[in-house]
Amino acid sequence: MNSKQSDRRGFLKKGAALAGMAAFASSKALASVTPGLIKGELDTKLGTVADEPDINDLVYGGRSSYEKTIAIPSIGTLGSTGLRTLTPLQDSVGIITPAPLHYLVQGDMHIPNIDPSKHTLIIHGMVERPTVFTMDDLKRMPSVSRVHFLECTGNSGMMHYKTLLQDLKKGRKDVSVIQGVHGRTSTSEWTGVPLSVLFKEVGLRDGATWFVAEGGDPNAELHAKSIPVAKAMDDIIVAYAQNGEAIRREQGYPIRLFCPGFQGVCSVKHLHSIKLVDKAYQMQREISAYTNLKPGGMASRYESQVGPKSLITFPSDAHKLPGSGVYEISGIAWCGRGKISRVEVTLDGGRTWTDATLQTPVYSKAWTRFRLPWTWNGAEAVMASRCTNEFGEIQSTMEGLAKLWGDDVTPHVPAAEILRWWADTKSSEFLNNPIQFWTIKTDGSVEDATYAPLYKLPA
Ligand SMILES: Nc1nc2c(c(=O)[nH]1)N[C@H]1C(S)=C(S)[C@@H](COP(=O)(O)O)O[C@H]1N2
Ligand SMILES: [Mo]
Repeated sequence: MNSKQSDRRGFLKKGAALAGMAAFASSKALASVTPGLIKGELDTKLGTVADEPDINDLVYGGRSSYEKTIAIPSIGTLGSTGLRTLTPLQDSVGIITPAPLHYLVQGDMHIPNIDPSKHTLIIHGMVERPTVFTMDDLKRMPSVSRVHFLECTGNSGMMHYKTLLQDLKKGRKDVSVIQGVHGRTSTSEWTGVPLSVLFKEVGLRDGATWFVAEGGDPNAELHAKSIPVAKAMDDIIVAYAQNGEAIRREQGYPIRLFCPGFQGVCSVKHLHSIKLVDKAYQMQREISAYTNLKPGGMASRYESQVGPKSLITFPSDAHKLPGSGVYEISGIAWCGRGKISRVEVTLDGGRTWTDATLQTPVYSKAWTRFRLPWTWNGAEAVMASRCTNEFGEIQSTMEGLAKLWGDDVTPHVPAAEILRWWADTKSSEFLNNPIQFWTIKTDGSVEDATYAPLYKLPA
């Protein structure tokens, strides 16, 4: 059967009931401006001040030439296949990451340039009406816009600290712990169609409890991911926009799956196919990678949700304080489950904690900005933040995490051994949300005090 035709009819019939949508479907792209023409008209006004932007710079604006922050490429040797860039958390303000500074994790060396007029999403498998949706179809359906973080599973792992040390040894100057170890997270406003709406459209058959999402990039099978249907019914979005414009090519243009609060690998970019199935399909991304191997050879899998996590972004090890006096400590807190309800800051290495102010509104599964005024007396200080979510779950220290992971495997593995394992193993460890301590030195420089004590590069 030609599912595309028959199902399109079903879709349009239902679609007609959704008031007002047809009007949007027929609207054409805005006529593009002819820069030369307008420039001619504006010539007398533009160009009277040195460094004037050209009209071509204005029709899709750029930042001031004085602003230099970038999402640095990660070039380390561990996990070196694919393309990676890291969000400059040390320069972040508020909660939104500008799209050009969003981190990038692309599992191979290709970022497809997909023509949206040719791109389709097929939903098939255990469904009543297998359906092919065009981009136009998707944009006619009810959409939502939500602010959510995305975070790579391996973010903040010891493996990235090892990479950073190797990069420094090779003479690299632009890397820091705040960006190099923690920079695989960003927050955007994502707009798209709830996957639950699409599932209602195609009708799930009894027993369809998982789905396998696949991208339209060259090595799509590499990025396929099994995800529970229950998560789709809760909050997954088929997103076509990011921060008020079309999703960036590197973020998955023209559509990506967006799984709020779940490890980044679940949010399949260039989404092309969703197959409803009755079990997890044990794809490459959930068997040979993105699992947590433990000492003794046991691995845990499908631990998708990001735990409560926070970081002081200013001051951090990319900064040097010019001298004692008044500062505002600022950072981000997020959690894969619900909202952040509290962030505390210590200035004495964890002995005492003070509540920071949370920027409102606080969104669920999104970065939450916290701030605390601070007068530095010039003495060495060890500061850190720790957050609590609305369910009372508290961010832990590295040692606490190790204990948790150790208790997760049978037989029990002591925390000290897990810490040694993290430092020694060549395998990756995932879902790290340790409290990050920074030491403010008397000269104003800032040093990491969480990873450094656990690992030294072999000479
Ligand atoms: N098609 C496709 N989807 C993908 C990936 C990929 O390489 N290809 N990488 C995954 C991983 S591991 C992460 S962390 C996020 C990264 O999304 P971003 O590059 O938009 O930050 O996308 C996920 N989805
Ligand atoms: Mo990732």
